[in-house]
Amino acid sequence: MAVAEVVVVGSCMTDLVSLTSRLPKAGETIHGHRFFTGFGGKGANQCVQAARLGAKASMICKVGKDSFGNDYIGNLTKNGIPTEFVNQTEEAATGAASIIVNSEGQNFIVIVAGANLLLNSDDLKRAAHVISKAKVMVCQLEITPSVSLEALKMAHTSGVKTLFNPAPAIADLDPQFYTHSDIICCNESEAELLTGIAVGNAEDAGRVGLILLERGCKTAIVTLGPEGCVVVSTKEPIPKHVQAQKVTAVDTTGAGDSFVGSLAFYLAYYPNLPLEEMLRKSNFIASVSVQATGTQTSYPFRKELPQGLF
Ligand SMILES: Nc1ncnc2c1ncn2[C@@H]1O[C@H](COP(=O)(O)OP(=O)(O)O)[C@@H](O)[C@H]1O
Ligand SMILES: *[C@@H]1O[C@H](CO)[C@@H](O)[C@H](O)[C@H]1NC(C)=O
Ligand SMILES: *[C@@H]1O[C@H](CO)[C@@H](O)[C@H](O)[C@H]1NC(C)=O
Ligand SMILES: *[C@H]1O[C@@H](CO)[C@H](O)[C@@H](O)[C@@H]1NC(C)=O
Repeated sequence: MAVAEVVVVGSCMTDLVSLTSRLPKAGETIHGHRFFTGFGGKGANQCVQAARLGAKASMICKVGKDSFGNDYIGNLTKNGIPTEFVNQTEEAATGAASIIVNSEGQNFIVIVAGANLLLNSDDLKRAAHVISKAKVMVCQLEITPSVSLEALKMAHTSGVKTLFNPAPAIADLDPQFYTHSDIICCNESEAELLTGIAVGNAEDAGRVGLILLERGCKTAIVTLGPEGCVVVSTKEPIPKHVQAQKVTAVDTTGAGDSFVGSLAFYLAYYPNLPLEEMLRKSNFIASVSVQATGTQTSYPFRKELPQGLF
């Protein structure tokens, strides 16, 4: 059994993308001009970014016993991610996101989480030995929230650093998510759902961070798109704004997942680096991802990045 330094308990989704000149109306059939599939799901996205930076990473997730599930497993393997804890179920289909995008970039998205919602306690127990030996555990909310919480608890009680990305956000989050997370990392809209504070700038993000600390996490990070992120921790209770590079963004889909996956990599492999430095590097990697189209297709590999990042 391989050791993993970064363990992700989360989702795998197949993106089914149709490009059209306009969005259809109810009951209408229209022709699109291009179709493609993509590998997505926040859990797998974060795991793939960490692996592309060189992390030994393991994915604990559930897909269907269908061609999408088979293909997903094949692609995780291609990314160097072991799949011994990728469970295939006959009870539901592989998670899918049907996406229609018009020429203005507006979209309709329907997500059917499917097999992701069947990931359960037994799946976590089968992976318990890997979870307890990891350096970092990463969780999101695209699987059953109680299963995410159980994974965070298992890791936290074993002394594994826990990185929680409350996405997509739910308003009535179980308070234990905060106490079992060393680090919480969310974007502006998730920050608002969690705290009721609309985030328009770094100062607002700092206020959100302080509230999240009061709820029990040790470090809170709010990402701000082109503005980078704001971080605050119990050790350094004054919010700090860490700026991103100025770049020309062509597709920001999955930027947050690139950021979280990068941060997981640095936490596992460079634990003595100052947090601000890890965030500067994670901003940089996420800013590279927004300069190419697609989600995982835009995530850079270690060999393509400036070697000063490592
Ligand atoms: N336009 C951009 N220019 C540079 N960096 C970006 C841009 N958009 C996103 N990023 C990087 O990606 C991170 C996450 O982006 P954000 O939009 O906050 O998350 P999400 O994808 O969850 O909405 C940011 O903190 C930043 O590092
Ligand atoms: C998947 O789950 C089933 C039970 O639901 C179990 O019998 C099987 O061993 C699991 N496989 C993996 C790879 O976890
Ligand atoms: C934050 O992430 C969610 C997905 O969890 C996404 O729907 C939303 O658009 C993002 N918000 C911002 C401000 O980027
Ligand atoms: C999924 O794996 C990555 C990493 O090896 C490749 O770069 C992608 O091309 C691959 N995707 C498909 C559709 O095969």
